[in-house]
Amino acid sequence: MTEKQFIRVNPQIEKFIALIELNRPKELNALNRELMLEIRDTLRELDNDDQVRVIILTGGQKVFAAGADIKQMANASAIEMLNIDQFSTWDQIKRTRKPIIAAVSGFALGGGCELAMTCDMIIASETAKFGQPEIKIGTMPGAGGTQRLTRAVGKALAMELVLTGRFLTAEEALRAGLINKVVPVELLLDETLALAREIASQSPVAVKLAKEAVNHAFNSTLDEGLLFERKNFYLTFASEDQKEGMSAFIEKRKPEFKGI
Ligand code: DAK
Repeated sequence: MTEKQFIRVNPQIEKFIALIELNRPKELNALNRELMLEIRDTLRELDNDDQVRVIILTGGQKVFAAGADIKQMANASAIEMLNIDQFSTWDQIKRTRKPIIAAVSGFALGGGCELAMTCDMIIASETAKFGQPEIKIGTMPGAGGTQRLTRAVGKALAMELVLTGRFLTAEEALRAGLINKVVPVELLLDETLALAREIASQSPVAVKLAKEAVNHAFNSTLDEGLLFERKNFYLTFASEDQKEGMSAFIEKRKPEFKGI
């Protein structure tokens, strides 16, 4: 595990699986700018590392993240916020081509909820609480909360959560379609690893192209999305992995994917 100032990184917690753990426990993993820069740089490195196929992002068993660092933002002017250009940091998460799974326990609030939602899947422990409480401190979500939450859970619930700041329990989040699974807190990492392992055993080429296509659904009409999907589908036939996958099926053996 490499220690940065605010996160810990294990590029091989298991073969092909990397782990990033937020590490500001006293501040409930509040996301200050330096921490977000560390996440950005780490994601860039892991995305370019051939030995990594899936990335897990967690805050550990107590708390995921209680939001952006309120103490750091409290006195900022609008123009300072604009000039800091925090969006470019957050955009790197979205730009990461390998799948990222958020493993969430405890609070995932404000920027913490947005960080989890920017990941591709969310596994939550029974103690997880999701919310966008910015309204209670006189502001509103600024890193995708009004958009990603609405797409995930629908307008009525998103509007309620954003306008009241109410938290969702893990079970409610599961029912609303925000997360993939709820697990006991002590099994959070194991269950997340199980999902990561499953994805890491697939063709990395196909995984990358499929992730891109699913994400395209949010930004396109159905016809555009179907066309995009079809092109990525054809592209998988340029990979050795597709030949290996189909040969292995016919020969009744397990495929050995290489990512080429
Ligand atoms: N920032 C800074 N410190 C925080 C914090 C936060 N978000 N949340 C907690 N802490 C600190 C507390 O100040 C306290 O520090 P000390 O007093 O011990 O020094 C310590 O963590 C423990 O917190 P509590 O004593 O409050 O613990 P409790 O268990 O009583 O309460 C709580 C837990 C999570 C309910 C409570 O701490 C809370 O309400 N926290 C604030 C939640 C919140 O409002 N979050 C949204 C923040 S706004 C953007 C990107 C991101 C964002 C916006 C734009 N761009 C790219 C432009 C995001 C904005 C936000 O997230």
